[in-house]
Amino acid sequence: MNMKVNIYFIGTAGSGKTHLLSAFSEWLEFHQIDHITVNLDPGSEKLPYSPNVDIRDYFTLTDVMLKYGVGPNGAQILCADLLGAEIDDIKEEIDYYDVPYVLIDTPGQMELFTLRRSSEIVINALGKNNISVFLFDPVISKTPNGFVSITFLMASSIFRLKIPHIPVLSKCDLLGERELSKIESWSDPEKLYLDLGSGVERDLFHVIREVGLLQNPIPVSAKEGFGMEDIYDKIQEIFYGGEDMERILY
Ligand SMILES: Nc1nc2c(ncn2[C@@H]2O[C@H](COP(=O)(O)OP(=O)(O)OP(=O)(O)O)[C@@H](O)[C@H]2O)c(=O)[nH]1
Ligand SMILES: [Mg+2]
Repeated sequence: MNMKVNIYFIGTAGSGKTHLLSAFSEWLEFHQIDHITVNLDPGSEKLPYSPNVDIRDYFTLTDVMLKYGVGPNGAQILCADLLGAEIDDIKEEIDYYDVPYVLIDTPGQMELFTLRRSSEIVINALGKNNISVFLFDPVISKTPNGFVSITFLMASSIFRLKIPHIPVLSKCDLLGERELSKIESWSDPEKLYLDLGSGVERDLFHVIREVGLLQNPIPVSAKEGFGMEDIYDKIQEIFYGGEDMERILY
């Protein structure tokens, strides 16, 4: 059996998780790299890829709303917990495929996955080689304040899931050249510091810099298909670069 790497696509609602997974899957397909796709979002309707394993075969958001008489938000929370309960069967389905990469689409609102205990259950159940591709929404990330806020969200995801995170700047085709180079310039902490307002923003900046969380997200576009090779290379570097996995979190 191959070593299996589980790749979780995580990010705020609408940040582009599903389309990025789909574009990455197409890139792997093109390069004849074996993989499967897994949809863990019971609320998803039309997907741009055909998942090999699909949570919606077990339950959907609508089923749960009708069965328990709850609204969409209550149902999302129930779904997150139900996911933990179904994980053994889902794992059995995934294990049927002997592939090196498992691409996993996570529910729309990231807190449903990252902040609930079921995510720990899922991650522990599915294997020991796990990584997150963490999406920075371009609209939020183009202001220094938004960029730092998303970095904090990523920190919370790292803190909860304790797996390596690869930050990516999604939907880059929507950014102008100047906007993109501005965001890229923030890989130099001094530049980000100068662009931030005063007071609490700068205090928080010191926190993320000290912890080493300030990184340049990889620019990607699912629509135009760029950045896929960079994601793949980063995964290779993390899993096969001889680093001590216990120590790499971001
Ligand atoms: N221009 C552009 N639009 C994109 C790209 N990726 C996704 N989108 C659009 O952004 C919207 C959200 O994309 P999704 O892939 O569904 O995002 P998501 O994070 O899975 O969304 P939820 O699961 O609903 O939270 C859709 O309308 C996509 O067509 C991209 O690379 N470029
Ligand atoms: Mg989605």
